[in-house]
Order: sequence, then C-alpha cells, then structure tokens
Amino acid sequence: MSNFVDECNLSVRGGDGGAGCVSFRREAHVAYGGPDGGDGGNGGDVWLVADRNVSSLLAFRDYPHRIAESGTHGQGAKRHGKRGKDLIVPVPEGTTVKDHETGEILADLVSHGDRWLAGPGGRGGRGNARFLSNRRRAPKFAEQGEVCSDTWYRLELKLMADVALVGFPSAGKSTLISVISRAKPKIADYPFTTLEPNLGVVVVGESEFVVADLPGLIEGASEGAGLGDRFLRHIERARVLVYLLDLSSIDGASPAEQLEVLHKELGNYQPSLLERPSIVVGSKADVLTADDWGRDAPVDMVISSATNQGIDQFKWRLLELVQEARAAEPQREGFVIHRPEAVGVELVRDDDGAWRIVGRAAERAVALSDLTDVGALDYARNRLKKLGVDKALKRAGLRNGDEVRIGEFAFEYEEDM
Ligand SMILES: Nc1nc2c(ncn2[C@@H]2O[C@H](COP(=O)(O)OP(=O)(O)OP(=O)(O)O)[C@@H](O)[C@H]2O)c(=O)[nH]1
Ligand SMILES: [Mg+2]
Repeated sequence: MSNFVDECNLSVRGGDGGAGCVSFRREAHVAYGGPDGGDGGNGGDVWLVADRNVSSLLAFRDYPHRIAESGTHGQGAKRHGKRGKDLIVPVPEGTTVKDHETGEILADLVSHGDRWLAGPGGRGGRGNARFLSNRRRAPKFAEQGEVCSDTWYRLELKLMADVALVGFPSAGKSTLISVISRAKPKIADYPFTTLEPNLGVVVVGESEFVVADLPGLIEGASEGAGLGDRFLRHIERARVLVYLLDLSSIDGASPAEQLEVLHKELGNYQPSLLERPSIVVGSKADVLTADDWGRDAPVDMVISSATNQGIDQFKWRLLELVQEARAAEPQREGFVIHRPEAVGVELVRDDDGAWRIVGRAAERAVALSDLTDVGALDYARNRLKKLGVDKALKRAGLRNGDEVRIGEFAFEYEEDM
C-alpha cells in the first residue's frame, strides 16, 4: 500500500540551558571570598524514537510542538543547576524525517528502538567560579544558558495495514471501517462499491493500529473473477486478517459458504495467508444473528455497524491480535542518518549591510551575564580570537570602526582586536 502516505509537520525544541551564577564565598574571617557561582544545568534533548505500538502520525496533527525541559540555573556555593529531562517522542516504525525546507532526508527510523536526536538541549552556562584565573581573581560575570529555538521537520510514513478486512461484496467492510476509524469510504448496497483499498487508523485506549478495507472477494477471484487478485497483494502485508461474513444474506451464500470461498481464494493466491492470525466476524447482526443460522455460522463474534453491537469488543480483540503479531516479529533492519552539526565561524551580512558572525561557538562566547564588566569583555575577546574570528574579519576586509554583530551583541571592529 505504498501509495498511502501519512504526513505531518513537527516542531521540536530542546530545553534551554540554565544560566551560570555569579556568587562569592562568604566566610566569617575572609573579607573577599573566592567566586563560587555554580553552572546552569543543560537543557533536555528531544529524541524521536521508533515505537512499534504507534501506527500513525495522528498524534502530531493537532499538537505539533514538542519541547524538552529546561535546565535550572546555577546557585551559590558551587551548586550546579539540574539537567532538564529528555523528551522521548514515539513515532511509528518506518517514519522518515525530512528537512522542512529542502525536503532532504535527515533520518529513517525503521525499526523499534531506532532513535534520532531531533532537538539537542541548550548548554548550561558556566558559573563565575569557572572564570577564575591569575589575571581575573574576582570574575563578576557568568555565562548565560544557551537558548533553543523551534526546528520544523516534515515526517512521512508509508502506512502499512495491521489488519485487512476480507469478505464478500456488500458484507459491510466499508461500513465497518467507517465506524471504527475516521475513514470515509463510499458505502452502497451494490457489489464492488469499493475499488481501491481504504486505510483507517483505529484508536483503542492508548494504542492504535491501521485497518485496510479491501474490495469484495468472490469465488474465482484468484483466477481473475470480479476484481480479480490485483488487490490481494495488499492482504499479504497485513498482520491480522478479519473474515467478515454477511449474516443477513438469507438467500445468498450462508456464512459457512462465504468462509469456505474466502479461505479457498486466499489459499489459491498464497497458501501461507491461511496461517495468518485471523478472526471470523459475523456482520449485520441487527438483521439476522448467528443463532438464526444455527450451527452453520462459524463465527468468533458478531457485530452490527448499524447499532454498534459488539464493535467495542471487536476493536479490543483486534488490538490484542495486532500486538501479539507485532511482538512476534523479528526486528527490521534499521539505519539512521545523522545530520551534520554546523560548526565553526561564518561571516554573513545583515539586511542593512552590517557584518554578522554566526556559529554556535562564537555566539556562546558573548553570551555572558554582564558584558559591561571589563573582565567579561576581556574573556569574550579572547574566546573570539581563539575561534579565529579576528582573522575571518580581516580576510573579509573590514576596516576600523565597522560594526560587527554576534547574537544580540554589537561592537566596532578594531584592527588588533
Ligand atoms: N442493517 C445493516 N446494514 C449494513 C450493516 N453494515 C453495512 N450494511 C449495509 O450493507 C450494504 C453494503 O455495505 P458496504 O459497507 O458498502 O459493503 P462492502 O463490504 O464494503 O461492499 P464492497 O465494497 O462492494 O465489497 C450497505 O447498504 C450498508 O448500508 C449493518 O451492520 N447492518
Ligand atoms: Mg466496500
């Protein structure tokens, strides 16, 4: 069913890093205690994790935002902030993660447990205790926590049916899927109303699975009768089969005859289909019940899509069968592509022509709590120099007095910075 694609947008944001703290030791007999501000905690990461108990991307339709917990701020006496909790976002097996703008594939989460870091948490800021040096005995600044922003992704999933509804034309397959899912297939009282499979996501409690409503099957289908066998391949990949027998067709084929024909056609197409986990269900119980058929109705349960009779039990029973089948499956081969992290220092022009330095490390270097502090400015300059910022500026041909920006911060270029 490769043409049934479920897709959605997802926005993730790692938790912000906590701020480092500026604090000095207070002791009874020491006039100036040393710096003892603790570090902020790192923000939590957002991970996408393939989970075989999730069947669709439905959960992201209405709530597309996922944000991990922030780290807490550092405190005095070198108490570090707490790390934010990671956020695990379960996605169905087979989910492809794409860059929202370019469509480039970033990760393929194929089998249960495959994980991908979608939103790294922000680094916690260092407390002033970390900025103590021979030249700087009393640092009055600390690092701010790294702030994270939203990243949008595109998620795509090739829907695979967990359950296939198999039955005679007009047995009530399309009506049933319309009652247990949000699928809205065409329903009518003539045979072969359904010409292409319809997929629907069934939600039961906290779990979900995908059901395929297939065109009706008749005697000789495996040799081309009716719509033939071209859609039988859709049954091949389903984990569980539902044989839906029309209890109301008093002058048509009896339930037992229907089941016999269905078994025969599936077996002709592929014998192993007969070993698939399955359940036999009598439909339209509001018209006639299995009892009306006496011993002749070989059904596990009866339902009515018209009155909802037995529908709840049917869904829970299906969930049970699907979960058993999923658990028995071998792991599929998985591969995960890791997105390369942007590193280094880059020079770009803002709209007004001013130069801007971008790059995580450079932005970190000026993310200090108090840039009016001489020591802080000194520190920032040194860090930028080490990162090669001054060389980059020189190469770009900047002249003394040109404005340069990093993050929220702006300064004037000086030759010997
Ligand atoms: N009384 C009653 N009628 C039903 C019930 N379920 C379906 N029907 C009717 O049975 C007819 C056929 O229903 P469909 O759901 O289109 O049957 P189908 O199995 O999808 O048929 P094909 O697509 O042709 O294979 C329609 O007229 C439905 O209204 C039911 O539970 N009770
Ligand atoms: Mg139908």
